[in-house]
Formats: sequence, structure tokens, C-alpha cells
Amino acid sequence: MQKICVIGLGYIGLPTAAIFARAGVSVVGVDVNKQVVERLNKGEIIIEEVGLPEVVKEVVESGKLRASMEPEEADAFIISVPTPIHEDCTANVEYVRSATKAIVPYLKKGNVVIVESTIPPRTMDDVVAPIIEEAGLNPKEDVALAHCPERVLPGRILIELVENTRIVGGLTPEATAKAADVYRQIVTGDVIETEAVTAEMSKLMENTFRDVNIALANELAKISARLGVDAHKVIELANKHPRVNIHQPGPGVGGHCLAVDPYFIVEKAPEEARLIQLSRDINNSMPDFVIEQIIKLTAELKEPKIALFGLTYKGNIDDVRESPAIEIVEKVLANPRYDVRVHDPHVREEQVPFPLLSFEEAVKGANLVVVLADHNEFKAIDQQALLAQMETPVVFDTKNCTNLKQEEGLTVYRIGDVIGLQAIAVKPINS
Ligand code: SAJ
Repeated sequence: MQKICVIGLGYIGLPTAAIFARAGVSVVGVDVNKQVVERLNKGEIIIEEVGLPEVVKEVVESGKLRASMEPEEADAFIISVPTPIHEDCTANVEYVRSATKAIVPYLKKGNVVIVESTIPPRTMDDVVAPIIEEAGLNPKEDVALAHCPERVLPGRILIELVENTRIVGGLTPEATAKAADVYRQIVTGDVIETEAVTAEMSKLMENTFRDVNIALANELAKISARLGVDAHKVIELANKHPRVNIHQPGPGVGGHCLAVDPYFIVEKAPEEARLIQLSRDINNSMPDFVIEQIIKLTAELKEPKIALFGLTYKGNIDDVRESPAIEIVEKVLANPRYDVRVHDPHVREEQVPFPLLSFEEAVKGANLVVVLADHNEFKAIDQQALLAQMETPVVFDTKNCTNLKQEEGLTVYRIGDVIGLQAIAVKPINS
């Protein structure tokens, strides 16, 4: 492969372009954002990812990677653009459509076209192939059309792009083989060949598996809060079984993958995808469950002072996309009864529409601290600082991440604990 054109220079497209360039391929990266293109041509990037600035600088200086607003002729095209969801939870494949249209004028017989964006099943057949056909090329004979989903974890992208197993699914076995060979230039893990729709579905099912399992853990937390069972102990003990892996309950599921991808399956098979839809509903209900617990915890106070800790969708990152913590904070802020203080050491003021306070400002005089993200800073919260600063030292740890102990006057609740009401009496059998 002499030359690759990568469309979309985001969290996945840019590292992908850089890694191909590092392997000696001539790469042109295309983006609609002028700033991204201009900065990249100077060897600079605007996203944060471990190790990426160094690799980009090296390949831009060596001339192997350059950026442009327009696609160019190449041997292979890799489309790596976002697929957001519409208000009604259906997939918006408009960027995939426009990226495909943008490369069509530069396509020649024998080229490889790969879509890496996460897409609903059958998108390669029903959306991408027809665009190529309209342009006068046979999508099964003239070009090699394939889907190769990205599966990397932010923070480890440069490692996982190389080491993870890749799944490549083409419209024909020949297309699959050609697309797989593109990845074999950079991937040390397995490159597995399959059909397009299988590749589309396997990516979606990876994230759906996790979402459904988190829903099960969240349901256990709700059941435990009713029955007076220790959900976390139950998970710990059940997971001693070699084939059981109950996930962790929490304030909900966020981010741009788990909270979105299951809907791409529901959209295509709503009557069958019942467990998947229900799991989304259960996970989406968790912010309200947290709010109910906050109401119970503060029911007896006149003007409760509540400190909310953590806004990101998971710990030790600065990403607040689809974060359940944001929903919780906004609902608590909307209640005029509360004096609310918000603190997150990983988030900057301009990312959120409300003021942020330091740890000290947030806990001073507080009646309740609610932990909503498992940042390392929260795992290490100092018990004595809370006891000294809070008016009534009560903590609701929705991520079960702190090391705080139920002692010396501190009360600690976790998600799934009975709060407020007594556990209902469970009737013994035969009584
Ligand atoms: N969460 C729980 N309980 C758990 C595990 C996670 O409530 O037991 C929550 C987290 O707090 C977070 C959400 O789930 O809100 C998602 O976090 P995550 O770390 O599971 O996943 P993402 O969205 O950051 O990345 C996922 C990864 N997929 C899988 O692990 C199957 C990643 O490999 C994918 O590349 C990425 O989605 C993607 O782009 O699809």
C-alpha cells in the first residue's frame, strides 16, 4: 500500500493516520475543520492522547503525514467520522454518507474503501454501497468495500490500535482480504476476516454486552436498596464463581459508546431487541434513582448543603459527554431547597454551564457529599478533612470508590444501600 487517505481526524482517525505514516505509508488526512488541518500541517494536534503529539510531530516532519480539507487519489480510503444519535435515538449516519460522497470523485478501480465509524447493521450494504454505485462504480467488483470497527480505549489508543485484534468485514471475500491486508501493515494482533454485517454487529454487541451487564448490576442495586441486601458484597461473592462477572452499579452509563451503540441495534430490530432496550432504560433511570436517594438523605434538613463530586462519565478523564453525573447535578441545581456546590478536579469551568469549586470550598459546612465519578482524587479523600469541614458528615458514594469508613461520626452510603425507609420485611416461606 503506497498511499492512504484518512477522512476525519478525530480521536480515532488521527492516531490511525499517524500510525500508518509511522509504518512508512504516505498518508493524507482530511478534515472539514480548518484549524485541525492547519495545525496538523505544523505538526500540532488539538486533542489529548498519550504519546500522540510525539508521533504526529515525527511523521509530519518526515513528510509521511499531511493534512488537507479535500480528499485526494489514494490506494485506500479510511472513513473515521462520528455517528451521533438523533433525538429519537436512531443513528445519524449523515457524516458517513457525506464522507463517502466526498471521496467518490477520487475513487479508481482497485481502490480499498474502509469505514471505521460505528454504524448500524447493514449500513455498508444499504448506505455506503449505493453511493458508490450511483457514481458509476460496481461496489462489489470495482472497489473493495469493508467495515473495520475501531475498538480502542482512550488513553491507550496508540497501543491498542496496534495490539488489539481487528475485525474486517467486506462486501465480498475479496474485498475483505484486501482491506485486511491494509491493517496487517500496522497491526500486531490478529486481523480476522468476516462479512460486513457481522463486523458491524460484533462491534455493537461488544458495547451492548457491557451495557446490559451494567444494567443487571444497577437492577441489583435497586433490589438491594429495597430488600436490605449488601449489593457490593453480593457482587464480590457471586464473582468468585469462575464463570460469573457481574459488573459494577453506579449513577448510570455515559460516554459516547455504551450509552449510544445499543440503540443502533434496537433501531433495526425493535421487536426483538427487548433486553437491549430495557437495559438502556434501566441505566437511564439511575440518575433519578440517585436523586431519590439524595432527597431521602436530606429530608430532615431545612436548607441542605450538598457537595457533588465528579462530572465526567468515568474516572480520571475530562470527558463529560453523555455523563449521568451532569444530569444529576443539573437536577439537584434545579431544586431551590438545596445549596449546591460542584467539584471536579478534571473538568474546566468552560466545559460546564455552572460554577466549579475547589474541594475545600465544596465541603465547608456541607451536609452531604455525593461522589459521582471514580477519580483517583476521590478514592483518596481524607476522612479527617470531611469530619473537620462538614456540618453533618454524610457521604453517598455512588461509585463505591472511596476508602471512607463508617466510623468516628462519618456516615457512608453506597448505591444499593437502604436509605431512609426501613428495608421491607421479607416474608419467610410457609409463614
Ligand atoms: N460503567 C459502570 N459499571 C461498570 C463499568 C462501567 O457503570 O461495571 C460505566 C462507566 O462509569 C461509564 C460507562 O459505563 O459511565 C462506560 O465506560 P467504559 O469504560 O465501559 O467504556 P467506554 O465507553 O469508555 O469505552 C467503550 C469500550 N468498550 C468496551 O469495553 C466493550 C472501548 O473498548 C470501545 O472502544 C469504546 O467503548 C467505543 O468506542 O466503542
